[in-house]
Amino acid sequence: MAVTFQQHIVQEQANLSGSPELQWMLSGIVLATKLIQAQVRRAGLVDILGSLGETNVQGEVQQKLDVYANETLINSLKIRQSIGVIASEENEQLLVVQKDLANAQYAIVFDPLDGSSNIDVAVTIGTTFSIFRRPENVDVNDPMQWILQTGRNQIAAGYVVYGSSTVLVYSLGNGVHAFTLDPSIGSYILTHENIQMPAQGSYYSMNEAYCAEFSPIYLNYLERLKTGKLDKFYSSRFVGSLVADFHRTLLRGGIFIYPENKTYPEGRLRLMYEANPIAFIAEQAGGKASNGKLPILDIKPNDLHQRTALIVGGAVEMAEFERFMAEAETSKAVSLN
Ligand code: FDP
Repeated sequence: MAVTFQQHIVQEQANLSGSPELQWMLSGIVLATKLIQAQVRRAGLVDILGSLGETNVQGEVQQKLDVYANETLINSLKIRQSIGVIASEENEQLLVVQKDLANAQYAIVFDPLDGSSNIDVAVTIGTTFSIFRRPENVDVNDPMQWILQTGRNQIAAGYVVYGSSTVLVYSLGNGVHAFTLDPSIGSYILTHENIQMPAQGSYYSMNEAYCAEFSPIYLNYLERLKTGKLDKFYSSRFVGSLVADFHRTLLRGGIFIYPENKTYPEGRLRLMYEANPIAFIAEQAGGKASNGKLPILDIKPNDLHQRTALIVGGAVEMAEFERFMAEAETSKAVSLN
């Protein structure tokens, strides 16, 4: 008998003694992503493609579908009274959605449509989300403090990938589960339970066009992957949608690498709504995620839209990466002495 997302979350909550509010919040995400995917599927048919001509906080031109996805998520989440604060890639400021913040307990952060440069060429895109509980020792009326927590404090995180099928991947900190949308009944059905990343894969995923701008450490590491030093000759895959590139890495194994470069000295991807949920899923599935110096989930954020380098992958690839970084640190220290 097929297990739906709603059935699964009820069970998960009972196992974890979680609050019913969590189920209610996640059902808001589920509803919104069903609406978003319906628009994504019709993107070439309806007059929804093209730019609104507005730029978002990152200076990128907003696509109409980005706006639709953002509004749909906000509208379906703001009526959940346990959610006090919402933050989105598309909004410079966070949104306080309850009049009486003391009665709300959760903050939700999302990127409504990641990989937006792929929308009008029919390539996979996605939605990422992460949920935090309001910390105990903060001023309730200072909503930024609800959000600026390390990724370790996420109580739920995940993403939806709009690809050849629509797949929802989530974790409450008790393993990673994936659900595929069955369009004939409109329900997400459990298709991958307790996902474990392969310890080693055979793909790396990186925009190599920026190679000249990366630190030589990354180039040396890539060289090892390409030349069989990890007992396999790696091949490359890069779509340019983080959700798509990571989803493949999660299921097939390997490593996704997006380091700092000259244009983005801190890295290109956003910590709060891209790297954090991806890192949470990766760790829950037996993988690792780092910014090259420390685990993504241990980075203390100081800005809602801050960027980070992101290196995420399976146990073997990440162990080799960490060894490389440690060696580089040691030789830097030796040359300074
Ligand atoms: P996009 O700007 O199209 O939403 O979020 C940033 C992101 O997509 C990631 O999904 C993707 O991995 C990256 O940008 C691709 O950037 P480059 O084209 O610079 O490699």
